[in-house]
Amino acid sequence: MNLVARLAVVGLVALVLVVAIASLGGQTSTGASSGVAAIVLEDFHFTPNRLDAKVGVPLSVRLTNQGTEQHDLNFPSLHMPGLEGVESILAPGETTTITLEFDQPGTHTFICSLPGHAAAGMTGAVFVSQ
Ligand SMILES: [Cu+2]
Repeated sequence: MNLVARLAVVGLVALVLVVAIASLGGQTSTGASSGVAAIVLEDFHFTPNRLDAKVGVPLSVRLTNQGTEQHDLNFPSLHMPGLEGVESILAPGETTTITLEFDQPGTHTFICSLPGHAAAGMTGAVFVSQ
């Protein structure tokens, strides 16, 4: 009886440890703020067209143009010191990586600045939190 009770306690401790380790693993592997993202540019949309970022934390974004026309990713209203004018015009099939770093929280919209593309649906936003 006593031995069985002891085994049960040991089993409970082991279970608690497993749960604790599992939750630790979950915390380190969520990757929500890993600082790397990817956007595919097509005719005429961004996939995904929503990104999350944190103020002051550089976010690398890999851009790939899978469309048949040139595209770019352009922030009409920039809050990125030293990155004014960042826009990457990509030819079909081209890939490049840009780094974004925002100094203000909020919703920062981006567009494809080629004529008519934003109106056709090439828009998106980065949600920047503190
Ligand atoms: Cu475009």
